[in-house]
Amino acid sequence: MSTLTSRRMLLGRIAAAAVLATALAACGSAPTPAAPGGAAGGDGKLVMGFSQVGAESGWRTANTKSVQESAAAAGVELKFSDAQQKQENQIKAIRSYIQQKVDIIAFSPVVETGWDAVLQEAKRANIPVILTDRAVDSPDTSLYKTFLGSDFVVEGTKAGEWLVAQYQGAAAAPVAVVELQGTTGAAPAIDRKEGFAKAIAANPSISVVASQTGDFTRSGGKQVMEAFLKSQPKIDVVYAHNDDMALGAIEAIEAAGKVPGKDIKIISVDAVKDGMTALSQGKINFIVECNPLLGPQLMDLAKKVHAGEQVPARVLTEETTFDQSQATAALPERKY
Ligand code: GYE
Repeated sequence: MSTLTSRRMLLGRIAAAAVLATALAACGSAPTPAAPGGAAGGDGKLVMGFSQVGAESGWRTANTKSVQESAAAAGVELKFSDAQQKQENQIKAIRSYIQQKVDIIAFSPVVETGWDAVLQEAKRANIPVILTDRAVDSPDTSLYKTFLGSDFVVEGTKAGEWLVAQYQGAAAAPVAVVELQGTTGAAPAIDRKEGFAKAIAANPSISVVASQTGDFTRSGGKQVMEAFLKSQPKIDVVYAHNDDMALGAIEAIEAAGKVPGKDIKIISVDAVKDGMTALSQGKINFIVECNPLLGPQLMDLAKKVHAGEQVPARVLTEETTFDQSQATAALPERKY
């Protein structure tokens, strides 16, 4: 038997086993009628335990609203908790959802690593898990059913490509970039850094001269930018991993007597209303969109997973980019 044939047979067996496992899981997790003592889902509604990262940014606020509104619209009973950007709080919340025997757990992991133990507990309890917005870094992909969210490497790449295009054909004078990173260890911070670095490698005159975390918050962005303005002899560009940090950086730049968007160019990610307003005013130069309105897709996936249907392992969201005039045109319709 050729290697190819045996590999195909193996894959076929795996697929058959997966279908069977899904069917069995579906039997095991069908909504249970109200048990004496009030088990979750007693009224027949699908019960979702959702552990949110926190309320660190405009993006996060819009994401929370989307999840809550979509749950209500889809008839899903949502148990929601805010982890205030702390992994230990998310682990506690997930454990409590397991104890409450919810039908499904969804969460947006604040950092990528350190989830295996608690996700194994969920698996042993037969409670499916959906990752939303941020990924986990684990070799065991059986710990979750699907991952819904953006491709953060692509976002970083778009930011870097825009910058490269700005200096195309210009004299090879050095371009000094300072980077405001998201939360250390978070998927969007790791991936946005990586995508940007790869893209700017196309022009050796552009380099990141300083890079530090601002924790995805406005105050973090402001503080780090103040320090950069003191320590760096020349800053041409700020690359902020989200709008909130860019808005904090604008405050620091203005306080230092410089003009954001002119003396120092600013690129960020998210495209929330406040960021788009600053872009429209010329204080930010370019924003890569990251869509926070994941609620409807999340509820849809949750229902499918609960019904034992196959769902794709990765569900990507569609996103665009904005320059100043595009931001001005898009602002009146902007929902978040
Ligand atoms: O870009 C940032 C938020 O995980 C995509 O988290 C999300 C990021 C978003 O704090 O504003």
